[in-house]
Amino acid sequence: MKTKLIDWPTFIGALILLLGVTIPLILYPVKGAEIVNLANDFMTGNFGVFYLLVGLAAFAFLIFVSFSKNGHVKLGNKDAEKEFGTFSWAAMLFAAGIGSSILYWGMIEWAYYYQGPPFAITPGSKDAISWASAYGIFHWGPIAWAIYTLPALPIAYFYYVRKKPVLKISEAVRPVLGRFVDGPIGVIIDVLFMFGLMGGAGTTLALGTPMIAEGVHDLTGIPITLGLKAGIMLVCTLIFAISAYSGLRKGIKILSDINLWLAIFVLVFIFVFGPTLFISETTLTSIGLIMDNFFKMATWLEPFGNLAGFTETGFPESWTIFYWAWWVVYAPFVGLFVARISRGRTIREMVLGTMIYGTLGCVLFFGIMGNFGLYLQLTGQLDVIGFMNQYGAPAAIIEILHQLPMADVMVALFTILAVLFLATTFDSSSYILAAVVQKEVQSEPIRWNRLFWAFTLCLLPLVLMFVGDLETLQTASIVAGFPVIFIMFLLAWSFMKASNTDIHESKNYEAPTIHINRRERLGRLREDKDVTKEDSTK
Ligand code: NM2
Repeated sequence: MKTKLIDWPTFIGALILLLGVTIPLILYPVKGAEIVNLANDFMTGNFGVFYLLVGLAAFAFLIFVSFSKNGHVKLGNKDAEKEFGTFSWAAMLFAAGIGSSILYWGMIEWAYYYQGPPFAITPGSKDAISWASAYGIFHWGPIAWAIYTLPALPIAYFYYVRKKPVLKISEAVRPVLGRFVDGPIGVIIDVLFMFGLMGGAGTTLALGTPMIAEGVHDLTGIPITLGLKAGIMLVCTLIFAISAYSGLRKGIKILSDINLWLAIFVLVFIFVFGPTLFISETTLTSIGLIMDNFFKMATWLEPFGNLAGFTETGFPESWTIFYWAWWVVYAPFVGLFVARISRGRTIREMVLGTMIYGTLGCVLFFGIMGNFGLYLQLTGQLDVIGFMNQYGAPAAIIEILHQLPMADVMVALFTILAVLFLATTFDSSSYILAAVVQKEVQSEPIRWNRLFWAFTLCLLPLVLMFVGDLETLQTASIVAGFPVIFIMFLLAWSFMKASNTDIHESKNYEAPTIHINRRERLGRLREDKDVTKEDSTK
C-alpha cells in the first residue's frame, strides 16, 4: 500500500472535521438540529446579497475570460490531442456535476412554485403558473453552471499548462497566497472544501434515496422502511465504489456514457408520448421569460420584508440562495473534475462547453419532465399538488410517471437512472476527494484511497439516516459551504494573476499554447510589412 504519496494532515484533518460534526449530531440530534438550523437561518438571512453577487460575478467573469486572451490558452502541449471526445466529455461533466437531484427537482420543483410563487404573486394564479415552469430552469441555468465552472480555470491551468501534478484546491490559489499554501492555511482550504463536498453529497443522498425507495416499492411492493433505504444506499455505494476503483477511463467513463444514453431515452420517451406540443411551447416560453427577467431573478431579495404593506415570502432564502449555496459546495469538486478531463481543450472551449452543455442538459430535464407534470395538473389528469401534499414529493414523482404508457417499465428505467445519476456523481466525488489528500497525482489517485473516500462519503448520511435526521445534514452542508465562497474569489484571482503573467512573459514561456487572435495577427502582419518596407528603402 503506497502511503508516501498521501498528504496526511489533509487526510486526517478532513476525517476529524467530519467526525467532529457527525458524532455530536448522533449524540444530540435535537440540539444539533436546532443549532444547525439557527446557523442556516443566520447565513441565508444575512448573506443572501453575497451569494447572489457571487453568482452574477462568476457569470460575468467567465464570459469575460472566454473572450479574452486568457481564453485562448490551450490545456496541455500545443499538439496535445483531446483526451476525451466531446460526447464523452460532456457526458462525464454532466454526470459528475449533476446527480439524482435533477430527476427529483426536475419533476417536482414547479409544484412548489405553483403553491409558493416568487414576487409575492398569488399562489395558483396564472402568473404563478408561468413562473413555476421557469424558475426551476433558472436555478439550474447559466449562473449555476458558471459557479460550477469557475474553479476549473485555475485548476486546469496549473495542472496542464504549468504542469504541476497536483489536483488540490490549495494549489490553485498559490499565485495569491504564495508560500502560505504549504502550511496550515493550505490544509484548511482543502479540508473545508472536502467537508463542504461531503455535506453537499449528503444532501444529494438525502433526496435521492427516498425517491429510489419509492420506485422500488412501486415495482416490488416492498414496504418503504429504514432497512430498504439503507439497503439502497449500500447498493449505490457498491456501484460507485466499483466505478471509482476501476478509474476514470473504465468505470467512470463507461457509467457516464450509459447514464447519458438512458437519460436521453427517458426524456425522449416522455417528450414523444407525453404532451409534446405543450412541453415545447411551455419550455420555450419559460426560456423567454427568464431571458426577459434574468437580472431581476438573479438579484431578487426581499429588502422590505413585511414593511409598508409588503409581504415577505422567504422565497429567495429557501430557493435561490439555498441553490447557489448548494452549487457552491459542489463547485470546487466539479472544477477539479472538469479540469482533469479537459486536456487538449482551450480554456474557452472548456468554459463555454461546460456552461452551454450544462445549461442545455438542465433545460431539457426541467422542460420535459417538469412541464409534463404541470400539464397533468392543468388538465386535471392528475392532481399532482394534492397528491404531493398528501403523500410527499417522491410518491408524487412516481405517480406522474404512472401517467405514461408502459408505466411500469418507465418507473423501472427512471429508478435505474436515479441510481446511475447518483453513482456517477459519487464515483467522481470519491475520485476527487482521493486526489485532494495526495501530494501528487500523476495519472490517477491511488486505488485504496479512492475506495476509502467512496465508503466515507456514504457513511455520514447512512448513520444520520438512522438517527432520523437527513434534513439536518442537508442544512448543515449548506452552512459548511459558506467558507467555500471565499475560496471561489481566491480561485478567480489566482487564475487571472497566473495566466496574465504567463501571457506577458510568453516569449520565453514554453512556446505557448497561446493562439493569437485575428486582430493581433493582422497587426503583426502589418508590422512585418513595415519592417520589409524599411529594409527595402535602405
Ligand atoms: N446541484 C446541481 O444531487 C445532485 O444533483 C448534485 C446538485 C448542486 C444542485 C448536484
